[in-house]
Amino acid sequence: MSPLSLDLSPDLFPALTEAQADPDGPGAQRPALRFGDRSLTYGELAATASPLAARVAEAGRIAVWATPTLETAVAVVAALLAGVPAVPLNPKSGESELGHIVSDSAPTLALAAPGTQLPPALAALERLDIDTSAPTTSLPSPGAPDPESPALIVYTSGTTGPPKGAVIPRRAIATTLDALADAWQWTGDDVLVHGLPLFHVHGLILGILGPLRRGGSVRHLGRFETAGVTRELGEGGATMLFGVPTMYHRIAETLPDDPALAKALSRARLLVSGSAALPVHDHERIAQATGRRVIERYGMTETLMNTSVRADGEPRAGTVGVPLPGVELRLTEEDGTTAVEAYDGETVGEIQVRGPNLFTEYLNRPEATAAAFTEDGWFRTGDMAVRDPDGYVRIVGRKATDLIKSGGYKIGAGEIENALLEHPGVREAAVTGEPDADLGERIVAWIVPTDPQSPPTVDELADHVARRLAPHKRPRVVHHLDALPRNDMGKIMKRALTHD
Ligand code: MCA
Ligand code: AMP
Repeated sequence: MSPLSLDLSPDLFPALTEAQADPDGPGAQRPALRFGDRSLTYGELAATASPLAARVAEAGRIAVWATPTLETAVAVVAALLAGVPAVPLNPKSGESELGHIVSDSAPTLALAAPGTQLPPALAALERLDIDTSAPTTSLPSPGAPDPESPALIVYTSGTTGPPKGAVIPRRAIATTLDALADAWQWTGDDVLVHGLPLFHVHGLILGILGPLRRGGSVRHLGRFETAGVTRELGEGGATMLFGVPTMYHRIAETLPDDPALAKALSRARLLVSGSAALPVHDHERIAQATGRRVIERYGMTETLMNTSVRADGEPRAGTVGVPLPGVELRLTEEDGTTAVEAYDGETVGEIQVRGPNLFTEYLNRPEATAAAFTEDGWFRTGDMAVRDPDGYVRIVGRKATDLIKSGGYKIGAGEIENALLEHPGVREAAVTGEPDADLGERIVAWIVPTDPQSPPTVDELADHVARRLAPHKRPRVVHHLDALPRNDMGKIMKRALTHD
């Protein structure tokens, strides 16, 4: 794909700037954000976020307690206006995960909705309540930050160790959103609906900052429910739906008994799935019931979006489409540098990408950053794919078996193993992912109990992991073994860990 000229303007939200400059103009009256029965127009968002931006402007970094609420959206917009990097925190994070993120990212302020109780890991930080009741006068926001400056630090799991903070510059956010606008013909007239969490790229950057960059609006469901999708895409007149495959699976399961859902989906301009592979079976069931084909796009926390099926392209099941404008994509052989030239739908290679959509670095992890790139500057995604003759990319697997995608969340086996080993009833532990119709993959723990006579139960271990890390990282299945299968080097042979 030839690179498109992309607008690297430091002004991430022109519609907001316009509303701020002309608070009585028509642009200021346009809807921007809606969460349940609470909403803000562009004028109200400017009036709310700019004083908050002025208040946080001197902070080094700010932590945002990223509940799925209006407050989170306002706080992140304020941070971006101020040019202060924001660290969105999963409000369900357990103590050890939160402790790690806070000490690694060292924020100086914690922003949270009024009345929210913050956990002890944030107790040492100065707290600032996010006030969404718009004051009468709006303050000028501090100057226009450098496009290369960090906008967000988003924590993402690796195969081993605690999550790493991916530093995402303003430039990457602007370019990825503009490339998606090109691919999806996404405009200010679009109304997006979703129920994604706001502490990851999908829900926050695509799902909140995306509509705001276009001057359009988003309606967040608070939590994903098919009834909300029916309401917003049906009578509500929303035009786009974003979701992870688990959400589309739940839609596909509901459709046979829910004609109103089918009708609402059939009215949508665009149904988009991402964060994990959408099973062909779910794609086809939705197509059959609604006449609409879900479009898949492929991205990563570190790269933002790389490829997508285009709105004006053929929405084929099982493919993530073509590279987005500005994104260079290559497949490489096992050595990680020799390019796979074939466009034959058969030859598998690792996806590597280059472009203005990429992150800058892993915070405080120069070695991990260096290891993530080839010498000539390509980012190694670890995803394995083939290319069809027309350039469509099909993801066929992952290089690392120790990364699990469950419900669209990336989860490292190593961090769960470490958490399990902290349980007194666990002597040895190994974690694998196995296919799950709803979650894509479910987390399976294989443990050698300290006392074989009274091994810890699945609920006990699930609670233990949920409390330390996060509920979505909890094992759903636990197997007890006398010993873990190991090779001569003492390395656990995960391939031998199967049911039979
Ligand atoms: C159950 N729960 C527990 C426990 N057991 N809580 C604590 N301890 C326990 N032992 C609670 C859960 O917290 C949750 O609470 C409820 O029970 C149900 O949990 P679960 O079955 O795990 O999940 P779910 O609610 O059914 O969630 C499915 C989901 C979710 C909605 C699809 O997985 C989801 O939101 N996924 C989105 C992930 C995502 O955004 N990924 C993007 C990464 P409660 O009901 O109160 O919540 S960015 C990315 O990948 C790249 C860039 C890309 O390409 O997009
Ligand atoms: P994360 O690190 O949470 O941002 O997850 C990124 C990973 O999600 C990628 O490396 C892929 O393995 C996976 N992924 C994202 N979108 C898709 C998709 N449409 N199809 C298959 N895998 C995907």
